[in-house]
Amino acid sequence: MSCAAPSAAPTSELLAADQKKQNYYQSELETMARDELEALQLKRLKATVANCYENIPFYRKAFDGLGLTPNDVNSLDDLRSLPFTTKQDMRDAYPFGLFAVDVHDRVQRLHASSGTTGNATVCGYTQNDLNNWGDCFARCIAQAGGGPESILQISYGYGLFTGGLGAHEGAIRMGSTILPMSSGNTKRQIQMMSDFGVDILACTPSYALLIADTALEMGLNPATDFKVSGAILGAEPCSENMRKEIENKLGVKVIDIYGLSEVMGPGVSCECSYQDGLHVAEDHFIIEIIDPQTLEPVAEGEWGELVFTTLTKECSPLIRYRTRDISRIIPGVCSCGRTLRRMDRISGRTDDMLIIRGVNVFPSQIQQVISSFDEVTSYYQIILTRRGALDHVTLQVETVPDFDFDEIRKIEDLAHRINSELKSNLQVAVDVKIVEPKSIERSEGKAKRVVDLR
Ligand code: DLL
Repeated sequence: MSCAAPSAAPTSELLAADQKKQNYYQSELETMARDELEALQLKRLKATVANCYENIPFYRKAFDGLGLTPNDVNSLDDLRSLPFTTKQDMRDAYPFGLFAVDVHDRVQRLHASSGTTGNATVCGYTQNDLNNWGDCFARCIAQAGGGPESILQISYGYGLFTGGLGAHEGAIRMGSTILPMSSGNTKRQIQMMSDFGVDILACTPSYALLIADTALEMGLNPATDFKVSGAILGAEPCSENMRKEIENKLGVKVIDIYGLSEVMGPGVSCECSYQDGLHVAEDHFIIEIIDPQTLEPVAEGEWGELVFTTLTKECSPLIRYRTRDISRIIPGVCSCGRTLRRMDRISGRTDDMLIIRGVNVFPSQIQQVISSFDEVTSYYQIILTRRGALDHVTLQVETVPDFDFDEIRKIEDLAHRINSELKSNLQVAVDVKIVEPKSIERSEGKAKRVVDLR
């Protein structure tokens, strides 16, 4: 006979305990019923459109050109009739042309993207914008298993790049203890991570791997000897195998965080502990997936270009910003209880697509293939050169330290196997060059995976 007590209505303590288990930071917003969330989105969309129309001449002109006014936005579907915004539009508006607020007035901070060509894209943040950004990142800290009691090591670069200060803002909102390391000085990073009992690490995946490898070289074992348990890694693609490698070497759960400076910075979306897609902060952004050629929305669950409309930004609101990143919306609901929809991990960018003898390939697909080989590390570089009229692609991959590099036959065999795997998976032929451990440059920020010498 069962002697279990009859189940009582959940008390507020029980609810609080459940929230903690699920790692919510703003449970009401994160688990809001879809119809309520969509009503909130519509209200905020209308306010954003009015803000853009009234305060940003670029948008007024674009709306006038289409014969639209803010009064034409009466449902979320009406978003589809609104104009897109591109990176070029932002560059053309350099520096403050897309600000809805006077830069001398309520703007607290400026960030700019690190574009290699043309003007930088500049975004401004009011205090409310910074608070909202902090809240979005604080959700990610919770999703990584952190909280107010955590010590957060921020090893994203501080500065115009949004990684460092975005994470910083999140830790302030959460009330965590901040260790503002920025990137670089890796041995010191490791020393402090160990001495201070850091439990959450935030940096790029390539830097996390460098931290792990350096710690192992120093004779330390972060997986068993450090307190670090969660890592919030993003700003660049990371294959599943690279994620596993970082998780094993550091003894952490890695959650993927996405964002871009134009739209806000890190925290636009982030994985929860289920690691099955990134929950989009839909109370702050509307996500759309479009076909980059036709600009029409793709069918539910299909891959396409990510487009975001901001819903709460005061200084730099954006309508239908084309990110060039490729993802999809994962159908269905997540077991974590959040109702915020999930986007899949970024599979590539429409503009870093390589066309190798007519075949479209993304560097992330190449990364995926090589990461299935135990003999090579996660460090690789794709080098593009021109041979006559044709593009030539050399893929440099680095062997693991215990690979016998003196045996030519083994090297040739490995190159051949990687080559065939790339051919059968991606239908591309590239020159595979096996290089010695540590010969590919290490990165403390985003890794440079493609070197274009054409
Ligand atoms: O990378 C913001 C960020 C900082 C995100 C820290 C996450 C963590 P940008 O320098 O403007 O901003 O670069 C944005 O980086 O359009 C993607 O192509 C790429 N990216 C960002 N996060 C991811 C990710 C920051 N999780 C560009 N996976 C984006 C793959 C990512 N690519």
